[in-house]
Amino acid sequence: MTDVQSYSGPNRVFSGIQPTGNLHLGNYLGALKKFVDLQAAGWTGIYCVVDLHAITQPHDPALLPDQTRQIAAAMLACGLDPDQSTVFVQSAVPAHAELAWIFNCVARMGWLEKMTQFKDKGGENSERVSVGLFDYPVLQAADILAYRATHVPVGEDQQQHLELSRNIAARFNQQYDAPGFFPEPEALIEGPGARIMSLKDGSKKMSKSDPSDLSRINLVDDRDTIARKIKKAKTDLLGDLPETEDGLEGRPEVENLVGIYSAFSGQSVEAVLAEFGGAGFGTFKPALAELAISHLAPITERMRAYMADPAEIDRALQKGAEKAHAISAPVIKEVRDVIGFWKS
Ligand code: AQP
Repeated sequence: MTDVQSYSGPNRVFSGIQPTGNLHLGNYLGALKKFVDLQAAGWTGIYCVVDLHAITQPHDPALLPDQTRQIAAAMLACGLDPDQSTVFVQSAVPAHAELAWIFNCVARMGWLEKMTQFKDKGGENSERVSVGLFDYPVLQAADILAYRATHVPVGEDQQQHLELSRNIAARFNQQYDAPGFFPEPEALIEGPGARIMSLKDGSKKMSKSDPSDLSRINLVDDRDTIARKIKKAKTDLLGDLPETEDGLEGRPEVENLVGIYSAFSGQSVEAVLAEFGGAGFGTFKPALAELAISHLAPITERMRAYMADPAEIDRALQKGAEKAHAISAPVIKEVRDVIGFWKS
């Protein structure tokens, strides 16, 4: 058996966000808010702006640096503390690309062909999209396992990719006869923000790439814009808010708005309906807008302050990259030994 230490380290969280446009409420409730809650609970967290992922689709090189800083600004503005957590840019740490190549030789084509996000994003054009887009979940596995992260806070849309990371970890351990070398990372998905839907279509997730800006609340939206988008959010013709969760059945847009209220207030959906059941949207929507603004406006303000001081963001990212490299480089060294790569 290969002489490696079985993983017995502490629980460690990794997650990433792509610099591909405006962050929205789904990214906040599904990911950023969880990062900050985990930090407050004392978890060791490694949070990355995943620019290698961003180039899997067409991008503008002139915009990428600022888009990268914007995600970092959001992470810091939401409350990630660069002394407590590691906040950095993926391409600044070589372990991600190196381990991704190695995992390309561990993952199986059949596993990747099952990925629904590739099918959605590649669509009918899948012959013409980049190999990188197909390979995206392998890079994601490398992101996580370069730090031997054990837990990954993400929205529900990432569940299938996380399962693939687990399969890659297990397969690597088995292929190289190195039991426990990589942990099989677990997704942290549960919670009311796990799947925030479009404000215009309750069957589609809120997304950066939706052509309608009214479909999402962006973290850079001002108060009036947030209030206007919630006022214009689609509901249905089935009347007032129901008094129990059963009454949300078949009402996806209403369920989404109630879910957003629940995620912000920390109340259960039952409790929200106990308060607003029987009320009309003329009452509920302004209450939701006020609640959303009270949470998001201070974050937006702090984000703007960071964006006005890019040198401050760059300092945090530089420090984060050094910390990330210090954790991942020894893991890569062990991986090279396990594989049998030449060393001087
Ligand atoms: N609607 C959502 N509800 C809950 N969580 C969500 N996330 C994204 N959308 C929702 C979570 O946000 C994190 C970062 O996502 P990302 O930027 O890496 O990529 P994404 O999932 O591709 O984001 P978008 O908005 O959906 O971008 P496009 O439109 O380009 O596809 C992840 O944890 C994700 O789960």
